[in-house]
Amino acid sequence: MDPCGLNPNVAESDTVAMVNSPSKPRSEQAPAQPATTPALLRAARQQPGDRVPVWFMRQAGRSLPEYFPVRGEGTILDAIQDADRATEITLQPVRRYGVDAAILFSDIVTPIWAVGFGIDITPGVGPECEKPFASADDLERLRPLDPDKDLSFQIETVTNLVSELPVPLIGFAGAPFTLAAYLIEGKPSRDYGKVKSLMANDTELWHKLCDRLADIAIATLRSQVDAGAAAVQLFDSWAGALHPDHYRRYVAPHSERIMSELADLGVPRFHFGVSTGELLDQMAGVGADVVGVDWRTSISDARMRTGGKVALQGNLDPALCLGSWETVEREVRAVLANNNGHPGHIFNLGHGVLPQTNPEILERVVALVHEEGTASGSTAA
Ligand code: 1CP
Repeated sequence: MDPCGLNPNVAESDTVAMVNSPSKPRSEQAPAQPATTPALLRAARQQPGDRVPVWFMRQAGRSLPEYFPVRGEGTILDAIQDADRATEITLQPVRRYGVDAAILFSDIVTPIWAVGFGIDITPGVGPECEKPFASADDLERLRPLDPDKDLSFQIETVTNLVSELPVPLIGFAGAPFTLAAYLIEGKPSRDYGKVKSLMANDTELWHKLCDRLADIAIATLRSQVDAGAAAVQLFDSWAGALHPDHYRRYVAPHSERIMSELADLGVPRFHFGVSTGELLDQMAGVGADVVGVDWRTSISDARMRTGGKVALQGNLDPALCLGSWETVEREVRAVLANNNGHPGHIFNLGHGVLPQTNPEILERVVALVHEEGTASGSTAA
């Protein structure tokens, strides 16, 4: 079964179908016993495999010419709500690049929008709230999420995808700090002044807000896995703005609860933030199986900082992908050499694909990682 006409071998496609079986909720299924575990899932468990898996954060969307005709005129939230369009957009990079994972086409603010908080995604800007979160009264605007009703379109997208994909599907949600940053600042921020101020000055309200956001993340991720997602990534993209003590006090307990309430699902839990070099040990400690590393920290340093407890994902600087292939090739090889054949490595960029990226460069990155990643001894124990 290889309905996309993609290459990964047939056994692997079958395996993913088994891993992703949508017939019953994941929480009611016995753990899958696939004949061949997909490269992504092996690496996530730090098991040796026949190649280094590779996918790209933000691999769908603006850097692909085929995205625009499918996305159409409306906003990104319109495209996300249309299961057929969201399915097609998720599949596009898998077809083009031959990556080892798909990531659901959605956004971290989709569930917040779905509970009616009053948030939108402005083209060219990002998430914006007309009335930002400012007081305890605003907690009422974050009612509990009922995924079957509120995110039925997303569940339909996941269900469509798992029957078509030859590789694992990664579901995702935003972590409380990063979501709270959009809700409190009301838009993308540089200094997080309002968020940090609320956190430090009204700590009780901060924790109440994070409790609600954690509940929403748990319900979102559980619904994606129940519909067949084979892994989940909790994005705490902006947590790197925090002092490690503040991360420990104000953020880690909430991310820890999310990870522990997903543990029974048996899927690998990925966790990622930008500029989190000083937080990597704590991010590994909240219960993640895989920690994403941006380009500012080498994979070998990240492995030391996390004590080998987790698999690592990263970390080519996405800006370098705007340059010549010769440079990109050198840098891809440098990341692989730095990992030195350790089985717990998932190749990715250090953050999302930049919109100006030439897709041909990413296509060559995937081919090179597959070729080199095998040669460099990823099968070594
Ligand atoms: O591969 C994919 O593109 C998957 C879909 C995806 C994902 C995983 C989108 C679609 N958004 C996200 C997650 C997301 N959204 C994150 C976490 C990942 C990361 O750090 O990059 C964050 C922080 C957001 C918030 C967001 N949504 C921003 C960033 C704004 C800021 O603060 O700088 C933006 C620009 C959006 C809009 C958006 N979401 C997705 C796309 C393709 C776009 C671009 C707008 C569009 O095409 O209309």
